[in-house]
Amino acid sequence: MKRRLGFLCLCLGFVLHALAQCTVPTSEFQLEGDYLIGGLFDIHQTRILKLQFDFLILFSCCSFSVLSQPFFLSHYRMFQLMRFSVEEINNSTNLLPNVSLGYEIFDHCSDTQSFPGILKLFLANGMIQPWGEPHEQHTHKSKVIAVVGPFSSTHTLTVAPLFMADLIPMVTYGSSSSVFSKKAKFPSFLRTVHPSTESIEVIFNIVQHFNWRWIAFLNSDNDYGIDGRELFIKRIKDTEICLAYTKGLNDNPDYPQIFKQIETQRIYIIIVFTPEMIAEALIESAIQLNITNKVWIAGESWSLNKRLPKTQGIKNIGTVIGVSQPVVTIPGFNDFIYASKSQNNCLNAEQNMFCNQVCNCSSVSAEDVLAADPSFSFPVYSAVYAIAHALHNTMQCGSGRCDGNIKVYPYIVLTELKKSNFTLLNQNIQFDENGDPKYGSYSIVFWNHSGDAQEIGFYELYPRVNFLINNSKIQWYMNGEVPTSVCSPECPVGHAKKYDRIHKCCFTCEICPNGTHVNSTVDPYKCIQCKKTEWSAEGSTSCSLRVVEYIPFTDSGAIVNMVLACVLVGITAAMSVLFAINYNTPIVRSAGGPMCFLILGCLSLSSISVFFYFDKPTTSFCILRFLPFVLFYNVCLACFVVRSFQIVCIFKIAAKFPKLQTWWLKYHGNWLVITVAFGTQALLLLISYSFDPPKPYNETVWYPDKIILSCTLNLAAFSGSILLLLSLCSLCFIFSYMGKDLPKNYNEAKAITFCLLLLILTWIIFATVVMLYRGKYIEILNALAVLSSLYSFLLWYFLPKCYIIIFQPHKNTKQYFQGIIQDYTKTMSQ
Ligand SMILES: *[C@@H]1O[C@H](CO)[C@@H](O)[C@H](O)[C@H]1NC(C)=O
Ligand SMILES: *[C@@H]1O[C@H](CO)[C@@H](O)[C@H](O)[C@H]1NC(C)=O
Ligand SMILES: *[C@@H]1O[C@H](CO)[C@@H](O)[C@H](O)[C@H]1NC(C)=O
Ligand SMILES: *[C@@H]1O[C@H](CO)[C@@H](O)[C@H](O)[C@H]1NC(C)=O
Ligand SMILES: *[C@@H]1O[C@H](CO)[C@@H](O)[C@H](O)[C@H]1NC(C)=O
Ligand SMILES: *[C@@H]1O[C@H](CO)[C@@H](O)[C@H](O)[C@H]1NC(C)=O
Ligand SMILES: *[C@@H]1O[C@H](CO)[C@@H](O)[C@H](O)[C@H]1NC(C)=O
Ligand SMILES: *[C@@H]1O[C@H](CO)[C@@H](O)[C@H](O)[C@H]1NC(C)=O
Ligand SMILES: *[C@@H]1O[C@H](CO)[C@@H](O)[C@H](O)[C@H]1NC(C)=O
Ligand SMILES: CC(=O)N[C@H]1CO[C@H](CO)[C@@H](O)[C@@H]1O
Repeated sequence: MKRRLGFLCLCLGFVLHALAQCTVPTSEFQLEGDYLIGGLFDIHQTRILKLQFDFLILFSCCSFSVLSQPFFLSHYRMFQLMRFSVEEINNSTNLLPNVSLGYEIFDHCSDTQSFPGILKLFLANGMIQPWGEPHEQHTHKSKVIAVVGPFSSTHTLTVAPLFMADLIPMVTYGSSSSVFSKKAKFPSFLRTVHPSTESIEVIFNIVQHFNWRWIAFLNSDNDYGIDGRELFIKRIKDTEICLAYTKGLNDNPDYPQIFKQIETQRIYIIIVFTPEMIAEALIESAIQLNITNKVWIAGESWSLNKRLPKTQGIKNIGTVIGVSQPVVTIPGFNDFIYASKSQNNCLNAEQNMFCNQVCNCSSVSAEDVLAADPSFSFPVYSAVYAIAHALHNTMQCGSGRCDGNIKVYPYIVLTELKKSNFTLLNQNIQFDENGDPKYGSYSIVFWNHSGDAQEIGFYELYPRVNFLINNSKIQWYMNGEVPTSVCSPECPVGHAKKYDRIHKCCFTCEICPNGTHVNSTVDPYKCIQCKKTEWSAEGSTSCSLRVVEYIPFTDSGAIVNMVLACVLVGITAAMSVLFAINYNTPIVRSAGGPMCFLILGCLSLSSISVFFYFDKPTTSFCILRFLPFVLFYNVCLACFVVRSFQIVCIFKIAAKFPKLQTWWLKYHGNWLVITVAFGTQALLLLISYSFDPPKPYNETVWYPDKIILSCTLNLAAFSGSILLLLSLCSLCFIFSYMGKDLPKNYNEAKAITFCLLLLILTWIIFATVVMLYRGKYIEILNALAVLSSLYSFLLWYFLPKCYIIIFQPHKNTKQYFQGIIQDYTKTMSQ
């Protein structure tokens, strides 16, 4: 009782068309039956007209001008398909035997003005009971068990809550907005058209197939278009594709402005995701504005448009590719249309009709209907059939009869609808948990030169995704070449991208400097440093291994050096023998006597170093490269210091400081100096080697494509040794220079000076070369410098003495020497 008090009695005013004359055919919008299916089709569309003044005029669907509102032939075709489907089911003996289906269809001409019709669907005994318990037996009397439609997502969003409240199944054939997949919000919603998620996926696949990157997306400024844009943006995230321009097209878009922006951004690919009417206006204005050389990607709502492909000038705008529903021929439909158009029954005056259940469609011929855009035919057909099958299952029909005692409630039909599993025209109709179709595919069409939408590929969704485009079927506006659309052209090989603007598609290219490479599969934005063992030229995509270089023992330069070292050892040995034989001759004594053997021995030992300049350096090689030479050459120098000092001493200092001479002789000053020099050098070397011993080292800086194996030499650690060598050298030089005016033939000092000059010259030349060249041959030069230092003493100091011993023995006598010295003292005392 309480609930009944809350009942609202809503009496709907019917607009009764009591036309006396038989001018209007019988309404195609109604059919009596045991059970009724509601239908909502946008055959006309009312628009809100904006007048000059600041007020609006609302046209209801019933206003007289309704007939002058845009009439959609394709929707009229869908409407006829529903009528056909119901009749076919009625005629069928298998499906719903002895049960007649009827329908109540409304021209859903306006989003806001269509409610009277919607409410009529809830009507039970001429009353609406808004608070009625939907499951209660007594309350629900309406014969409407389900609703087919409406078409557009916006309309569906508006009316769906009314049906959801009573769990009346709604099966739409055109609302593809992804929002309807949310079952929490739309529990009794199903659809026979794929959600926009899928058609956006197909568009995305087309864009990717042709490698387009720089895209414009024009959508209608409504639920369908905005949803499509959002899905597209979500889909191209983390891909190479950039959305360069997007615009929601409202009632009165500024086309010149839109196209100007597209033109200035040099976008060649335009996705148009709008209802048919907006797309028509857009394409027509594109033709009018002389827009050329574009690729237009049509959404399924207008890709099979019949009028646009035949419009004059359509060829100029470029190429149109579209995503469409596959064209399904529905057997018997043509006969039905011809039959129903030839009927001209008179309107029954008793019939209760709404004004939006009238269509002055007598002027529309059967041919017009059949030639209209066939999209959404199968969705309408399958929607009606799904409801019929659900009803069939609800009533437990079978073997030619149905159980008439079973009460049919919409929510039971809904349960059966969700379980749908039947075959219709070779398609297995099923719904997934969101009420979206679990069958079907898309076609990909191209508007060819004869003004037809030619199928060029397909996108199958079930049982698994299968995508194919036959490129050879497309005739591009640019003579067969696939147009490209990029913000910045791909970088040349070996260049890294550098972000330019906010889009990842826009970049400048920078060549990778030498020593780096770019691998565009890994990171096209970065020049990666090559490894130490690799090198690369400027603009490389990979690094190459460096060539490892060193002088092997078999190198001719190495052989020459080693032979020279051996010869040196041989010569020193020979000289030692010669000197030993002539040990007591004045020449040998003046050359230093026993010291000669020390010098010659040290020269031989120094030459050991030469052998370690070749082959791959190891730590021991590196140590032995320097150690023998520095240590023993140090002794040689010390000997020469002593020798030159003695010469000067004998002739000059002895005269002035006799005490010094006796002290020198008494304590064997010469050996003392040599020992101290040797000890100091040995100590210095020990310190520096323990601090930082020479190590093998790969020279990579000097030549980018080579690794030169050499040894490190820590000059700071070695500075002590070198300083000692240098100071010995200087001392030697000073003493020998002091003796340069000594007797002509007694030219020990001159020989030493000359040797020292040669030595200094050698190392200056070597240092200069090192400044300019670090190739592998530097080791040969280094060995040569060592040999040259050794040979200079051998050749310029010892060889003349050997010559005198062998070839001028008359000069090798005490008398001869004393003569020279007497001559000298005479000149000194003058
Ligand atoms: C239904 O049956 C009637 C007569 O039995 C026939 O005229 C009509 O064409 C059939 N309709 C369909 C859609 O099969
Ligand atoms: C068909 O239905 C009518 C009533 O609606 C009934 O009288 C008739 O017996 C039924 N026919 C069959 C074969 O069930
Ligand atoms: C388009 O081109 C036609 C001739 O090709 C010209 O008459 C018309 O003015 C052009 N329209 C625009 C908007 O440029
Ligand atoms: C139906 O349309 C035709 C022309 O399209 C028109 O002549 C006729 O008056 C219209 N009928 C009604 C009832 O509006
Ligand atoms: C649908 O029906 C077919 C047979 O008609 C059956 O093989 C299949 O398993 C059914 N599928 C589901 C999901 O029930
Ligand atoms: C255009 O497509 C239609 C339908 O596929 C086809 O019949 C026609 O031959 C095509 N025209 C051209 C020029 O390819
Ligand atoms: C693509 O179309 C051409 C004709 O336009 C046809 O010869 C070719 O076989 C087709 N290729 C495929 C894979 O279908
Ligand atoms: C590598 O680059 C450096 C610095 O830009 C340049 O000095 C050198 O000559 C280059 N080397 C080669 C092999 O191009
Ligand atoms: C880029 O890197 C990948 C993976 O590291 C590698 O397989 C490929 O060969 C590289 N490309 C070039 C050109 O080096
Ligand atoms: C078998 C059956 O019930 N057929 C009916 C289908 O609906 C038409 C009206 O459109 C009736 O005339 C048939 O009798």
